[in-house]
Amino acid sequence: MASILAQGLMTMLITCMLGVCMANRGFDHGRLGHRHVYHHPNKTQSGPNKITVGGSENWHFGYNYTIWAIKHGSFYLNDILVFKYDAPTNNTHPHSVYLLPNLRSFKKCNFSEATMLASPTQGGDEGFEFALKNRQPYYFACGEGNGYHCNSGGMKFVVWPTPRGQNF
Ligand SMILES: *[C@@H]1O[C@H](CO)[C@@H](O)[C@H](O)[C@H]1NC(C)=O
Ligand SMILES: *[C@@H]1O[C@H](CO)[C@@H](O)[C@H](O)[C@H]1NC(C)=O
Ligand SMILES: *[C@@H]1O[C@H](CO)[C@@H](O)[C@H](O)[C@H]1NC(C)=O
Ligand SMILES: *[C@@H]1O[C@H](CO)[C@@H](O)[C@H](O)[C@H]1NC(C)=O
Ligand SMILES: [Cu+2]
Repeated sequence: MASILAQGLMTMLITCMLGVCMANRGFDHGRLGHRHVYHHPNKTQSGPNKITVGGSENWHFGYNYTIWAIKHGSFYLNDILVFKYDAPTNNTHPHSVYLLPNLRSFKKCNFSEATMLASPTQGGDEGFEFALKNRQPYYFACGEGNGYHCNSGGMKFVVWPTPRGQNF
């Protein structure tokens, strides 16, 4: 119990350092016994959720995905994020999905050690799927425009999945 609480506090501390008190309201408030208030009504507790990043907005420039992640609430281990975006045409800008290695690179949108998860053509149709397999913070960002989409387009967010079952 004590260690779980400590971990919750750590999560809050580290994520709040970003000015991004994100994604774990279910966890934090669950400890206080208000869990039912914070759970997304359609989220199942029994199996992994498939979550479209941005909901009906999909993955595009000019939408704040940090706010989306906060609103979405808790993410669980083995949840699957789905990134949907159109392949670039002459009239639309490309997007992509990168994983940044740490908080520092995330804050600065520094892609020098980033890993490309999905290219500009991989977001079509059913979208690009990424499973949150590990208990770690995942720093996602669009890598297009030399950091512009990440810095100014709102196309970055952090999720830190918790084990299913710890929230209640
Ligand atoms: C949640 O489920 C209800 C009924 O099962 C459905 O009408 C509603 O659209 C769903 N909401 C979301 C956000 O998926
Ligand atoms: C995009 O532009 C190129 C050359 O300017 C042209 O050949 C191509 O047909 C255009 N594609 C679309 C989808 O408009
Ligand atoms: C980006 O990160 C690399 C190391 O990962 C560092 O060498 C470089 O100076 C950073 N660039 C900026 C603009 O901070
Ligand atoms: C997105 O929202 C967060 C939290 O309010 C804010 O700190 C950040 O500056 C916003 N990003 C953009 C690109 O407006
Ligand atoms: Cu983009």
